[in-house]
Amino acid sequence: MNYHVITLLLAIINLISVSHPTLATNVSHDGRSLIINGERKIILSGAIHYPRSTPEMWPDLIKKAKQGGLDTIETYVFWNVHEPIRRQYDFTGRNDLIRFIKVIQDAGLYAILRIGPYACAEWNYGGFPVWLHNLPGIEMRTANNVFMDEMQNFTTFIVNKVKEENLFASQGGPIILAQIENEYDNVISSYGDAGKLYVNWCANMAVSQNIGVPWIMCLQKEAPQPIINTCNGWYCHDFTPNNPNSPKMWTENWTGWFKNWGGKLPHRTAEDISYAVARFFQTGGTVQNYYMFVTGFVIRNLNQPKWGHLKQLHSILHSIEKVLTYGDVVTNDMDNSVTVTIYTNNNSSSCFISNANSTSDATVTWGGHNFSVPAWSVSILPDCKNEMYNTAKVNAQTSIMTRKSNEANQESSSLKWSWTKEKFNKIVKHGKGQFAKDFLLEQKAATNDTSDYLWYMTSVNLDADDIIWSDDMRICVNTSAHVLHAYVNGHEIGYQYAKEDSFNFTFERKVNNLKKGTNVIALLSATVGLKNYGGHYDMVPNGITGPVNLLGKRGDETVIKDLSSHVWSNSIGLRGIDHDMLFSERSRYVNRWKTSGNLPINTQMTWYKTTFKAPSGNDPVVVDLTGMGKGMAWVNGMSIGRYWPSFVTDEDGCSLEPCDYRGKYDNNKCVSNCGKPIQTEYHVPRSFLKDDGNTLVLFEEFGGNPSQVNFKTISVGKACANAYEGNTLELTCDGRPISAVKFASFGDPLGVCGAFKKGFCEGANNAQDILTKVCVGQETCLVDISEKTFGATLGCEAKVKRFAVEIVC
Ligand SMILES: *[C@@H]1O[C@H](CO)[C@@H](O)[C@H](O)[C@H]1NC(C)=O
Ligand SMILES: *[C@@H]1O[C@H](CO)[C@@H](O)[C@H](O)[C@H]1NC(C)=O
Ligand SMILES: *[C@@H]1O[C@H](CO)[C@@H](O)[C@H](O)[C@H]1NC(C)=O
Ligand SMILES: *[C@@H]1O[C@H](CO)[C@@H](O)[C@H](O)[C@H]1NC(C)=O
Ligand SMILES: *[C@@H]1O[C@H](CO)[C@@H](O)[C@H](O)[C@H]1NC(C)=O
Ligand SMILES: *[C@@H]1O[C@H](CO)[C@@H](O)[C@H](O)[C@H]1NC(C)=O
Ligand SMILES: *[C@@H]1O[C@H](CO)[C@@H](O)[C@H](O)[C@H]1NC(C)=O
Ligand SMILES: *[C@@H]1O[C@H](CO)[C@@H](O)[C@H](O)[C@H]1NC(C)=O
Ligand SMILES: *[C@@H]1O[C@H](CO)[C@@H](O)[C@H](O)[C@H]1NC(C)=O
Ligand SMILES: CC(=O)N[C@H]1CO[C@H](CO)[C@@H](O)[C@@H]1O
Repeated sequence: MNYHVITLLLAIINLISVSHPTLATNVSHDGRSLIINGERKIILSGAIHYPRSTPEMWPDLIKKAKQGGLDTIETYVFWNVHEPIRRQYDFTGRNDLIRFIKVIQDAGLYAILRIGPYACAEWNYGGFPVWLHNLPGIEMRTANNVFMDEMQNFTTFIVNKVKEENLFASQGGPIILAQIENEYDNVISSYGDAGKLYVNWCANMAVSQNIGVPWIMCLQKEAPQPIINTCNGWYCHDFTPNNPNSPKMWTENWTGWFKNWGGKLPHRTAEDISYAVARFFQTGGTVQNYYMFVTGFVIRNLNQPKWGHLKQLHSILHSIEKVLTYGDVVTNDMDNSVTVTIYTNNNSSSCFISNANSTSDATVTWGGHNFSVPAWSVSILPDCKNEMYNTAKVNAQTSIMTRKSNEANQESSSLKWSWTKEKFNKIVKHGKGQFAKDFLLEQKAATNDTSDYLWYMTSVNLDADDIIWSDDMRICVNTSAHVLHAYVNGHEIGYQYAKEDSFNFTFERKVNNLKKGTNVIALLSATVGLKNYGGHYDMVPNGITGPVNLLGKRGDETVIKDLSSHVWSNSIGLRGIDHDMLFSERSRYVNRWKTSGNLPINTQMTWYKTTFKAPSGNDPVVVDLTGMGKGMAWVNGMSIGRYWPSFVTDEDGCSLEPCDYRGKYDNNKCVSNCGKPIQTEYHVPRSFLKDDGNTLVLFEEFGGNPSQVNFKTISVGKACANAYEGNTLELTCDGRPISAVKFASFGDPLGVCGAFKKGFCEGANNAQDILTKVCVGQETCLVDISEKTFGATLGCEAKVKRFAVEIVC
């Protein structure tokens, strides 16, 4: 064989290995666990929703999940981003599902694909496209042929697309599980018998897709075999699947809670979430998924101490995977809600000791040793002798973020703004729109959700002797949108918005410019997203539901003129957003912006524009929109979201006490941020930015002042830890070198982060010198917290020594 033949052969072999990726992975299961290529596995997964970040961010987010000890990434599939118009598909940019799965594969992780296609997902309309709602004869999420045809069409489309790329495990890809429907049990009673038929149909339709990996349904008590029903919730240790052949899986372990406009800031502690996970594995769980691991349009810094505390838990759970998935289980219930669980396999044992009492710490004697198990915590003893982890003892750093103002723009102390007004004079004066009806149109039906905004306009003729003519005239509008603006004869009467958590409200204002003859009433309805959850949630009306009344007085009597069945003319969207595209650099109306005169502030329906240099470095960039009212923001023509800093939460309901992790968590526990807006900082992904000449455009609906708006970078400024002897502490500045060690003490240090003090005893070696030597200049350093590292301690009262440290990044 000559040389050329060999090269040719090699080339062919390469070709073969490229076009036929890795061997198939066999994913099966029994009642205990998933079985991957014949081996039982525990699965530690985290949710990352691809359209919530940019493709440029995905590799780093997934890498951090992997470094945190996860082996799987879970995502929903979002129907309304992929099929925004019926049979017109979009898989570009942030919607590139295939690229996302390949990034997961490249990182060496498994994937869970929750196709739904109902997603909920704290996502607009739960993931359904609004055109679906507008199909004649449709009823969503039930045994309705129009809906089932569309659901099957989309599910098949996604499955085929994924199959074409060989991404199911059965084809050598990373996807080990797929989900059909989502949390349907919570709503099944709203659909009666048709709901049960629908669940069976979903199961058959899914199985017929032949994907070669198991299908799951979450929150589905009666999931038809072979579909595995799984648990979602704050805790899942009491969950049992509906079939002995289904392993115990937790598809949504709520790591926290979402924010809502006007709401308080929720917080779930590291101690409580790790307690919930440890309890789940203690009680036989084998697959669990953090929902969410990466939230919203995120900033990339690690959330510490949650990340570090869970990383240690993941590492311990992986180390005892065999005994957890093959071992025999013995459970001992002791006094006061203490449970000892022993897993034994091949003569080796691992133990969990849980204390579910929320107030009382326990000392548990087990195997001749005493273990102190704090209230509401779980200890893990991989050898049943030594405690290697306790969920309430956090041995991870707490990172404290710093915000740096944008140095690139320092030559000008603040941003220079140009502005223009939204044009709607013609609409509010003449009341003429694109189409007219003799009733109030439902907003989704009118817009297909192509815009947040819908105008409703009508005219009303008033004579001098009209029955309602009076000095005290009012307009009253019942609406199911989030905001209503009212204009009478071209003048603004006022605006009003729904309270937190409410869709319906009644707008009522005095009107003093009605005149004899024809009057034009123009109402602008705005939503900030469509409902995503509940039985028949998709049918909840949006927009002006009516009545629309003019109220007057005759004597003491109130007289009402109902305008609801007048001819109403509608116009979709706001001109600046939906037609002129003032946010875009390619807008044909760039010459409309003004720079001379005073910057208008606190005026409604105003556009602002500025240019800025990108902050140098790689730290995440945010724009702080403090001072603005409500509106939308774009950077270089790309939306960075809706904003609403003028919507502040109640002053009441936040506790001044530090958050107590003990006891059952729910989203009303440990809330903060009273009297403040829920969000003022908006992430601007680096991939949106050029070095110079970037544009920020704001559309301000309510009135605000952009003079405080500024760009900042966020990074870890310092980090503190207060860890126990016997642990290895990992210190990190999140990709940047540690620059100094401000405090370090081994023994019984006092105080809190920022104000640590030495206690009464100390290790013989100088802890600060040791740390400085080991950590400064490093991106990550590991510290073994022991007398071996820090020297023998003298006169320490505490049996277990602690180590407190503050590093500067
Ligand atoms: C996959 O693994 C399961 C359990 O180990 C086994 O029963 C099944 O035959 C395997 N399937 C294939 C296609 O190899
Ligand atoms: C979806 O429906 C269209 C017709 O509207 C059809 O052409 C297409 O083949 C269907 N796709 C699948 C995957 O069933
Ligand atoms: C928790 O402990 C306290 C004090 O020992 C006891 O009164 C209470 O009944 C315990 N609660 C549970 C649920 O075990
Ligand atoms: C149990 O031990 C035997 C002998 O060492 C070994 O072959 C087998 O793989 C072990 N089984 C498990 C589940 O660890
Ligand atoms: C476990 O221990 C027993 C008793 O010492 C012994 O008979 C047995 O062979 C051991 N099994 C394994 C798998 O090591
Ligand atoms: C465990 O605690 C009990 C009660 O406090 C004590 O009597 C016993 O000596 C302790 N055992 C060990 C091994 O420390
Ligand atoms: C909404 O979608 C339906 C169905 O695809 C279509 O017939 C209608 O023209 C759309 N309306 C608007 C305003 O986009
Ligand atoms: C309209 O709002 C008023 C005031 O809140 C309320 O009393 C009335 O029931 C509402 N009407 C409808 C049809 O919802
Ligand atoms: C809002 O009002 C509509 C009818 O006008 C009703 O169907 C819907 O249930 C109401 N929604 C809420 C959240 O009260
Ligand atoms: C399965 C489960 O735990 N579901 C819970 C999820 O959380 C909500 C809100 O706290 C509870 O109402 C559910 O019972």
